[in-house]
Amino acid sequence: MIQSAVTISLVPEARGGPFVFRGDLPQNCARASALGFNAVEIFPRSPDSINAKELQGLLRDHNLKLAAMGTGAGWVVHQLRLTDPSSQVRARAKDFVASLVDFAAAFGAPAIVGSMQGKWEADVSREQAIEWLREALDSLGPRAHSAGVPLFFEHLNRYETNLVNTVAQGLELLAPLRTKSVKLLCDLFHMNIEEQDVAGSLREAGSTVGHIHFADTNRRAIGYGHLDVKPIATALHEIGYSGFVSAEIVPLPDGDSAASQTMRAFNQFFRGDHSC
Ligand code: LER
Ligand code: MN
Repeated sequence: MIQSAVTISLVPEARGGPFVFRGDLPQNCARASALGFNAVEIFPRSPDSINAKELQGLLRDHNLKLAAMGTGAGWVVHQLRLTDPSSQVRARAKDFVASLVDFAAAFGAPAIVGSMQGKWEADVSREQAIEWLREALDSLGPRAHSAGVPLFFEHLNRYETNLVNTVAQGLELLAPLRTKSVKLLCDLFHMNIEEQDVAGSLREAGSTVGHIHFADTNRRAIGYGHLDVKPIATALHEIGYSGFVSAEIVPLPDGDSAASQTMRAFNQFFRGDHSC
């Protein structure tokens, strides 16, 4: 069954980012639970910046799951990328993602490689960057697999990377990998910019879809933009998707309103509540 999740960012440097809740993990877990979410998706500054025992207690007390853990702070805070021209920076980037793979896996959750994919620029060709990215995924995927979870790779829109923008490019990236543990994270906001047919692309990805960022066209809560959600929800049901739809959206007009609107949309499209 498809379940709901909401984002909490613990990265002060990502203040302007698309996160419903920011800081104060205890308060925001309580909010997520009170609004009826099944899970939280957390963006930590680093694995050591978050107390695993405290998180375990909060998830238990609020009956929440950890849906996934973002690794974007590796780029935003530490300027690390898996396709950086420097082999030392690439190695540190891989270590950073690996440490979050391990941390999240202890909660049964996958880590996300999104902005850590970097971009190709200057003397680095696209082919070279893709090769480095595949090498990294082929080492991180088995690490996640041995801890019992997949690893999520997120294709981003053209204003964030020039490396992997579409589902088709994501599938092409993953096809030659030795690991089969890397799944696509399909963010409806990025897809709205890049795909010709969002529902069709989800069908094309099929069982490779591992996670959904549930966002409207303007990156606000679903229903606050002009996305045609019905065919997307139908496609997710048709491909047998049973992961999370997670609100990675701007907190407008405020976090609580954006989260409440997300729950209304979630209940409408995934729980058959037609009263909204
Ligand atoms: C991360 O999930 C994402 O979608 C990026 O756009 C954040 O910069
Ligand atoms: Mn996203």
